[in-house]
Amino acid sequence: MQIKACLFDLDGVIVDTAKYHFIAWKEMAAGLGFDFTEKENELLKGVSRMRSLDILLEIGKITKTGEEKLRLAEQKNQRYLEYVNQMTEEEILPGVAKFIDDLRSNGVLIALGSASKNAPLIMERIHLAEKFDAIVDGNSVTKAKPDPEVFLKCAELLKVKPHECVVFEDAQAGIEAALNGGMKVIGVGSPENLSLADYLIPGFKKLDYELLSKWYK
Ligand code: B16
Ligand code: MG
Repeated sequence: MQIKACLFDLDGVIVDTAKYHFIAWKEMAAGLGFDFTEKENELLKGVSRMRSLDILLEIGKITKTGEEKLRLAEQKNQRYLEYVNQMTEEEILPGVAKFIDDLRSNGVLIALGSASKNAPLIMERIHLAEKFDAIVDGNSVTKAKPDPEVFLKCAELLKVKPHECVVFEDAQAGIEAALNGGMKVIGVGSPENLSLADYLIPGFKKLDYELLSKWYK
């Protein structure tokens, strides 16, 4: 198989914004009178903002109206943005920029497939946007991962077929989205919840185009 494109998730793959999401959600939970743990935060990875809020409220056994939920989601996002606005390219996870450069010099197209509505801002803050041939994020999809919409849109924009794409994901919902779209998928991070991926990597330090091509020859 010829790898024509690599599609990257953002949070947990290119940068670790989960820690900022966690602080913002934890503060909100505290304000609502309950504790929110780091373990529970795992449930929110790769999940949309509104769905994340629903999960948080379920944990706290709290019911809110639709209007209140919109206000809470906005409040959380403002807090999260205080951290995002301070991000620099130093927050790009180890090996990622080098790997992307290596892919590009071998003619592989690069796209971002993220659930985050803040993805364009983050990509700008870390100066990585110019290396991407397409960006699809939470502003342009209607169905959340594990629906394959976000990755299929990437393939469409890049004019490549799904089976010519390799997706890099750190969350189970994202791995399922890639598989549902008929794509190859590599899990990034620790093995829990990533068992469906074709291969697992702890990070990008030891990966290059040559090794990737061997895996998918
Ligand atoms: P926002 P990804 C996801 O990013 C995060 O993993 C998830 O925790 C977050 O709720 C979601 O983006 C929405 O983020 O509030 O910025 O729209 O992993 O799909 O890049
Ligand atoms: Mg992710």
